[in-house]
Amino acid sequence: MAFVEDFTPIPLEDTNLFKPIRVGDCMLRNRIVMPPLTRMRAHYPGNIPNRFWARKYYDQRSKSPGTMIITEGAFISPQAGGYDNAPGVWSSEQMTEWKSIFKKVHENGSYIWPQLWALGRAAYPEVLKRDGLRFDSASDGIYMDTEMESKAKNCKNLQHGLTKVEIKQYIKDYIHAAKNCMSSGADGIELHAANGYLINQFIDPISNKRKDEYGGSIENRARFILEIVDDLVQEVGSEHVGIRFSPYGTFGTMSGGENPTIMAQYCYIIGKLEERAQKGKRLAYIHLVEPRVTNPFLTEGQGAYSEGSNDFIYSIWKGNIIRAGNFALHPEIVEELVKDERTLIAYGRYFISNPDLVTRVAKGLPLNRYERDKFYVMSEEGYTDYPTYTEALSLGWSNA
Ligand code: FMN
Repeated sequence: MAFVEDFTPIPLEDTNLFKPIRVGDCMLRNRIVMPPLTRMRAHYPGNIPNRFWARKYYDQRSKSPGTMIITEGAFISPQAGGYDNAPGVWSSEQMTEWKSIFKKVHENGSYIWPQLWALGRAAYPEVLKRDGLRFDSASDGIYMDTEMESKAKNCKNLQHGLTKVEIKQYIKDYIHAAKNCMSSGADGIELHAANGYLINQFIDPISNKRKDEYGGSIENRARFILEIVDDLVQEVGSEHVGIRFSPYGTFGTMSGGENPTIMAQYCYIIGKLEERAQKGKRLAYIHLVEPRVTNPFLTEGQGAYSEGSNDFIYSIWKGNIIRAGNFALHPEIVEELVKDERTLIAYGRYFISNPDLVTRVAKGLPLNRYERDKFYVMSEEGYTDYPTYTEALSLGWSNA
């Protein structure tokens, strides 16, 4: 391990990034957010958060009091899953582990919001088949790619467009999951509507070819997400719900900025969220993956989409906005973005490798490099063993 080379940090402690802000019921002391980061260390069977390491991992990253942590994506039900080592939030066994994680983060004076996740066509069809589950999406047979198509065909679990009854069941599962999180001590929940997963598959015409009221037009493609939001708000309160979008994302074979109707689609959805907000049901925040990162599996800078920006959302949505996408190495951009009163910045990959990221951003300290090959492996290595800055210096790392 080593520090990132060719990076000139800027201390940001005197900028708005370190000005307190309210998000839902949480009084944050800084505007740095740890975004959802799947790490594939949960136990199989049962999708249980890792009993040995997960609490330590979140503890390390929440040490700076008043920091907002969004958890890795957590499945709302077995049917929403399809990865054996990602955690869930539907069972009491899972919630026992989550409770102890939430408690630890709160002991540090920080806040934690689980991200509610349903994979849809990004799941492994053979894993679902093994467990007697469907391979769901918005539409029949519109596969993410040819590899998924052949996997689905080989295991005879063809991609299935949800029936209306099944859509209602998913909504119930979101509610059940959100209530589980809230009653276990979470500060709120984030709906994962980004990065090509199930909700995004309904939003995007590339994957939604439905002919009923859930497809075929901008209004119809927005229906699933708005129904989920309305029921969630009813059950847990708008201040406890945030939502994540990736308007320019191409990950999961989504359209991205090349399709001009996508921007109109997001204007419509966000307009509907603002309409609800003005009637007293303002969500805690909207979380945006920036066009700076259209696919987080590429290296920083690669795959950036330069023909558009998320700035239009500020003209529609008047609440808090979290922005994510290659900001850790660009403090000069962060300095500009946080000049308003409602922008928070999420740092993904460098929160993996820098447990004390908040302090480093404040002081303008060097950053630990991350090890991509350890993002998703069942090991404590690459998970809880990244040193703080002080530890790195005592290990002899040089920041020359
Ligand atoms: N985004 C999600 O919405 N949910 C996830 O569970 C999730 N898992 C991720 C896991 C890894 C290992 C990485 C690298 C990214 C993941 N993302 C996920 C995307 C990040 O939250 C973030 O948007 C992206 O990495 C861009 O921010 P960055 O440039 O600061 O890393």
